[in-house]
Amino acid sequence: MPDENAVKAALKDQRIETPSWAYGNSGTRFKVFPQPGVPRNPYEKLEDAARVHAHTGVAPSVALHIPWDRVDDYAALADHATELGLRVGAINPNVFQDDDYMLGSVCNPDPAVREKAVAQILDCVDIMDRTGSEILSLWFADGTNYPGQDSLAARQERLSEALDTIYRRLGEHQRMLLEYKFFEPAFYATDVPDWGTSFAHCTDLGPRARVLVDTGHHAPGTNIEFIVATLLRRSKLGGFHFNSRFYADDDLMVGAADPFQLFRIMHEIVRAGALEHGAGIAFMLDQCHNIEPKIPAMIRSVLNVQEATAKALLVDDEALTAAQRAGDVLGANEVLMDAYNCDVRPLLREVRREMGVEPDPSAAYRASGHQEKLAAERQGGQQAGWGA
Ligand code: LRH
Ligand code: MN
Ligand code: MN
Repeated sequence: MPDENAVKAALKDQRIETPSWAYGNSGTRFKVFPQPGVPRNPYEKLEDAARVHAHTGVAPSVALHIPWDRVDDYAALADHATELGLRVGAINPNVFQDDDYMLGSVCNPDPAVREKAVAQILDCVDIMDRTGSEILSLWFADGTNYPGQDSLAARQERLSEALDTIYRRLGEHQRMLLEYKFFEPAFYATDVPDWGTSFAHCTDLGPRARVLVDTGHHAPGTNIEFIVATLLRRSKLGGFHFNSRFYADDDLMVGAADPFQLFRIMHEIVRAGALEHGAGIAFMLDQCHNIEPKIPAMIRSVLNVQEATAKALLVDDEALTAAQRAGDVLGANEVLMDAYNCDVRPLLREVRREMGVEPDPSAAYRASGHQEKLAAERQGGQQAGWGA
């Protein structure tokens, strides 16, 4: 059986990054429902992230989206993070909002638009320098809607050229993650639709380019843990955007739709030793809380990842390996399910007590009165970016 102290130590060491955009108002293309107490600027988004960290103890960094989180002075924003006990995590450039990007950004047939997109991303690397961020997280909305609209191969060439320029600009401690998504906003061919395409580009680029797996970006039924295991084997898994989905890119709270899938993913991570910081995997959330209050939803999400991780850490690896080697189909499955079916909440409460945080973060937040205080103090919260 796994050593309890080692399990606890791993849980205390775990780091989960929250996204700035999940603290702002969000919705669908049909409606954005404004919520009371939502942050009015990036500084306040950091304050909300700090609150999630204060209650959970494992969420000390926050990802930014540029220009959604545009400020005049990024060093000052990073200082604000430090004062809050946080640091700036991944920088996500959005090259999908300008009119110029209708036919794509770095894959656009017009070289001037491509140049603009690359310049915008290079500006984000400057922001990384100023904030101490070590991750450039790239997702491209590029693609085509109709067969024949553009050359699929030429678009890959343009993508490769742009990525090469960006990669060469990265500093020694900076790395690039390339996120894939099978459709939306392009409905015929997306330029980075799957892990294979991302893997091929990252392999061409070099060791500091790795694949980012957003759990909502796959066709229904895709075996995501297989992708994770494959990328880990080749040292090409860069990180996650965790969220959950019932249909497509729903961006619901991670662990809400399919906690078993989350457990299976974390099992591959644990088995590969990739939970350790040295493995360099970024565990990030990418969610939109359209109808639920945002800070409590983020706390819930962090707890869901912790629960899946705790269960994965409780898998009896020796027994599992023995059953697998013996070809004991049912025995191996039983070992895995035994861990999944454990109630890990008492263990996590103990871990939190030992870390000096409240054992029940959700209840502690509810009792703190913080949400009511924010609602009274903040008027006219910012929109996360969607649904404008
Ligand atoms: C695209 C995506 C990507 C963006 C985020 C807001 O669907 O997952 O990571 O940066 O949503
Ligand atoms: Mn994402
Ligand atoms: Mn997404």
